[in-house]
Amino acid sequence: MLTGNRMKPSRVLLVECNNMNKWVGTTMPYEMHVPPIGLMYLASSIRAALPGVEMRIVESSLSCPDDEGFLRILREYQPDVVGLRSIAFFLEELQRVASLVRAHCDAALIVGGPIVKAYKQRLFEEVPEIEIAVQGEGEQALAELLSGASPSSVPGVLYRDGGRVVENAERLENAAIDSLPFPAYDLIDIGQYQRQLSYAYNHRRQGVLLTSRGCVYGCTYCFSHWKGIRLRSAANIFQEIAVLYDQYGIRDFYIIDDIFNVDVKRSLALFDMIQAAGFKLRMYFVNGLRADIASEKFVDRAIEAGAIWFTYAVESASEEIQNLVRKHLNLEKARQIIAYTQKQNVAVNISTMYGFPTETRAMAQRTLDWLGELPKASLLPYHFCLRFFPGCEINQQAIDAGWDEERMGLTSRFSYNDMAMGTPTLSKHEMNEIQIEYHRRFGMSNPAAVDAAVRTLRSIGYEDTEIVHMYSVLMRKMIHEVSELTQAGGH
Ligand code: B12
Repeated sequence: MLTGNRMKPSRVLLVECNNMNKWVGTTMPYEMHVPPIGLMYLASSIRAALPGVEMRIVESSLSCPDDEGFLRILREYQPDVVGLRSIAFFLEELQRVASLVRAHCDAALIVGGPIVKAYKQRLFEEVPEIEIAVQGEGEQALAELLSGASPSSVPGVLYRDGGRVVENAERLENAAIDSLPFPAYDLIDIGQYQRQLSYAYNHRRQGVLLTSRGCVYGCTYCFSHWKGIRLRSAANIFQEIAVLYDQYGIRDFYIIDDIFNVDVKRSLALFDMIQAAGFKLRMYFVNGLRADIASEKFVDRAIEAGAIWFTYAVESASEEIQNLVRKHLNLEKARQIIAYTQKQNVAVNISTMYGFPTETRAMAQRTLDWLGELPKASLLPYHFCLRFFPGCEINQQAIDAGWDEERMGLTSRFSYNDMAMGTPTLSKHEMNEIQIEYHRRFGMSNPAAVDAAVRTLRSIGYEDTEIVHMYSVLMRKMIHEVSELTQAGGH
């Protein structure tokens, strides 16, 4: 399948296929760009397994949003293999990049990332240029393919065989997760990522940490292409932090685990190590902490070690919805720890959602009112409308609740901030009312909430330019001065 140079490649181009304009929803000079650690993990593993192979990493919407820019990279680099990463939301971007590669060079095309498990065989119809796709963990599969193994012998791979697509058995994930080489920061331009916004909307030299792969919970709205959960040891995470701190001058660490605090002992051990080393760093839990297993001790120790950003994913305050999505969050415990964290003068984000199958206006209202019982509003105004991505269990729950499958499919193409469509139990009008009420009480139409957020951001070291850029993206309009946001500036 991979023939000639393509079988023993000397140059591999890895491309993160995303379109941040589509995501942010408008053409802002600043967008959120996070170092593509999936590809950076692949690169360091390939480097260890096949030292002769040269690699380059680009992010399509950052380095080459226009076709000509990407073609220039192809002409200059002349890769033997092009590896693409994408997610379901960016199918069109994957199609664009794949068709450019196929039309302009002979490199073998391999695709990986969450989009593979989401689309499986359908991906080969949607993106006809693809020869091979890798499902789930990619390090070993890619190393085997680049060493010349036949795709039919590589677990986790889907490949074309004549007119059909063959799906191999799934790969057993690498149990020795601490043995994975750390992501290759030398292959990205750290400065380029600093000029863009981080996952916490500031401009820093970004260190992105994935301290676990997978999750122990089975929430039906979540997409997971990992099987169980594998936790890196505290010592291994600390070692990565130390490399980034000492060799790359990184002081800002963004933790993107599904649930970082799933093992409290491990978290506390890591905090101890950071403090013992005397590192002066900032930690951001940008993706999700599970509130009902977080303790006051966890919060205190995290802050002592440098944490300034906590994100608690609550989703819904309706017990019916918690049961439906099988999150089973203990809302009382969640309330207590969120309130406690909010008193510590750090950024506290509460991610909530509406638009679940069977959710009524009253259930959705319960979430808004529950938020109203907390001492403060969420720093980031994140009240999301549920989207359906292929491969999530909630899709079937919606079909069972009488939703139109085609309409549901459309939502996976919507950005998080696009207008809601309406469901059998919540009209479009009601959904808009929910969004408006959220922003009036807690979000961007509430001057006191914005004022409080700006004060917190300043107190945790955000520069005014960072605050301005953050709100330009959140509000999807250009803000020039912090005074345009605050009450003092005349709301
Ligand atoms: C960080 C993150 C973000 C960041 C950065 C984007 C990014 N780099 O993906 C931000 C905040 C911008 C973001 C936004 C969104 N995200 Co996001 N995000 C994540 C998160 C938490 C971690 C991604 C990551 O770095 N993982 C770590 C690396 C090591 O894993 P990996 O990338 O999957 O790579 C491995 C394999 O996939 C494979 N592989 C990857 N690429 C390739 C390429 C080749 C050639 C091969 C062989 C193998 C291979 O090998 C790698 C190493 O084993 C995941 C959840 C998760 N746990 O993965 C969600 C996740 C990827 N996001 C998701 C979604 C839906 C979104 C949004 C659309 C949400 C929304 N509605 O707005 C937006 C889209 C905007 C965007 N730019 O992506 C979904 C995707 C679902 C799907 N079916 O596609 C996920 C899975 C969350 C979830 N549980 O549902 N996201």
